[in-house]
Parts: sequence; C-alpha cells; structure tokens
Amino acid sequence: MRKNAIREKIAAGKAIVNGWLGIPSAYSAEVMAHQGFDSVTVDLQHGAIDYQAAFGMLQAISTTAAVPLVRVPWNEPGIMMKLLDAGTYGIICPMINSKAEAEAFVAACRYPPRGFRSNGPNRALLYGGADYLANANAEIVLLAMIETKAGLENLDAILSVPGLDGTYIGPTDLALSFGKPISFDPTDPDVVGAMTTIRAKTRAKGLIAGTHTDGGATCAKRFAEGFTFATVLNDARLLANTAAAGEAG
Ligand code: 3PY
Ligand code: MG
Repeated sequence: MRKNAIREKIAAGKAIVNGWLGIPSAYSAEVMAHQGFDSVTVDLQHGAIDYQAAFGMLQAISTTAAVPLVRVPWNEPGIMMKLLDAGTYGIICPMINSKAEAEAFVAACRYPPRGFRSNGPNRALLYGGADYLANANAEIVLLAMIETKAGLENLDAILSVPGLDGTYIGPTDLALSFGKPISFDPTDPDVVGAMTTIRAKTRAKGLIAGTHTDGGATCAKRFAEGFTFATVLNDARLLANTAAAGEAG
C-alpha cells in the first residue's frame, strides 16, 4: 500500500502544512494541491462540497504528492466509510466531545478486529494499492476535532482511545463554547489556555497536534508553539483575498 507521507514526515520530526478546500471543484482542488502542501483537506462539513464533488477532488489531489484528507460533516459511519473507500488517507472528525464519540469515530474507520469498517475500497485500491485492505488500518490518519469545553474536559479519556492519531482544534467553535469572540488566532486567555492544554496533552501522548489558523504567519506561530499540523487559509478565502488585492492594485 502507498505509504501515508503524513506518518513518515511526523516520524521524521517534520510539521505538516495543510491546505483546505471549500470550493466544490476538482480543478481548484488540483490547483491547490500543486502548491506544495504536505496534505490537502476536502471540507464536507462547512465547505460547499457533497460526496460526489469530494470524489473528484480526491482524484485531483492524487495527481500530486499532497496527502488527500477530508473533514467529514459529522461523526457518522456511512459518510466516513464512503470517503475512505474513495481514497482519503485521513479523516478529520468534528466535535469529538467524549471517549465514546472518539471510540465510535475510530471504530467506523478501522477494519475488524479493531473496528467495523465495511469492506469495499473502490478507488482506495487504485490510489493505495492492491494490498490496501491489509494495511489501511496502519496508514489512514484519524484526527479528532477538539472544539468544545466538553472535549477539553474529556481530553485525557479521548486521547486514550487506541487508533486515534491526534487532535485538531477548531478555534472558533472552541471560542463559541466558552462564550468568547471567535477568531482563528484567539487572544482570549480561556481559549488560548484551552488550545495550549490540548496541544500539550496531545504531544505528551506522542500524537499529532493540529489546528486551524488564519494564514501562514499564525501557522508558523503554531509550529513554534509545538503544533505538528496546521492549516492555512481555505481556497475561497485565498481567492477572495487575492481578488481584493488585485482590485485594490
Ligand atoms: C472551527 O474553528 O471551529 C473549525 O472547525 C475550523 O474549521
Ligand atoms: Mg468547528
């Protein structure tokens, strides 16, 4: 099976710079994937993207060395299994608030005996290779989004779930759950403190500590703090910023 470069880079002590896609287009996915990101995530939660669009976008990302990832709409086995079959090499799952939710997430994404993922890796066989079934459990990366007070409170139990590869912070939902103003670069002490705790506990377990950001500068700051996976702006925001700058210039 094709190796998951995220695992290889993390093992070598490198941090992962992740691109983010909200526009439902294989062409824009291909353009983004050619820009040198370590991984590129198709966002089916808040992106304007359904399964069919995601399928073509995963194909487009796979024309490059960027690792294809998805954020699923919710912790629901059906869509997670379909996207794994479509060849995603990792899943970012929103709103993991308890050990039971983390366990359900991992079990849906791992073949037996670890989990209950159903056999049928259609495009995953083409991208991953003929020995996909035997190796998928070891290669696919699973990141639980910690983005609520409850997720923070239950973090130790969540991190104890075998087969979970790390956490991914949603800074704005985290702020909302604390009743604080939303920001991808929070300054509120409660939100900053929560992010620090999530990152430190995740890293102490030897797992991937990821977060959303508002661009390259915040991304670099997060890596300096010890995060090992960070996302820069999404495709729509990059397009808007560049178009606005062009208009002004
Ligand atoms: C959040 O900020 O809550 C996110 O989920 C980022 O995408
Ligand atoms: Mg969120």
